Amino acid sequence: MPADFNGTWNLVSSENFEGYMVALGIDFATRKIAKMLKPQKVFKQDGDSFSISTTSTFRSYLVEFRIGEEFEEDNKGLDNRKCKSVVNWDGDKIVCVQTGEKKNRGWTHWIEGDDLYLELRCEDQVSTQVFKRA
Ligand code: VL7
Repeated sequence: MPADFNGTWNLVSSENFEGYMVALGIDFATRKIAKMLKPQKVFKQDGDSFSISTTSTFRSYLVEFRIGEEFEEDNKGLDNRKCKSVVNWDGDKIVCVQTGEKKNRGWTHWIEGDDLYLELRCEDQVSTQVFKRA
């Protein structure tokens, strides 16, 4: 049985989100707002089908995918760059590789104890966020 991410999760801590946003080329004013946010994630997982909705008072973002199936991602409302993305299991982690203009772009989610982790990667920057069940 793979990990079960289903549920609603609230951000409780964030490490180096600023560095990640700089690497993505997000402008100063947007970064100042973005780093104050406490986004909520709603995971819907059915077998290898996922939807992850990230909402906040400022911007929201929805991604839907099946494990192992490449999809076009538009990152609308984030950096607005298009990339080709694919998500795979690595043990109990889900690992997304986002191929496009930015090198080494992607993210990993996993559950540790009662917490949901998200590692965001872009170029040489890594940001780690922790979420707790709502
Ligand atoms: C999504 C933000 C910085 C713009 C606003 C910040 C709004 C709420 O990729 C992500 O999640 C994955 C894994 O769960 C699913 O798509 C992280 C936040 C990345 C990048 C761009 C700053 C403006 C945050 C949407």
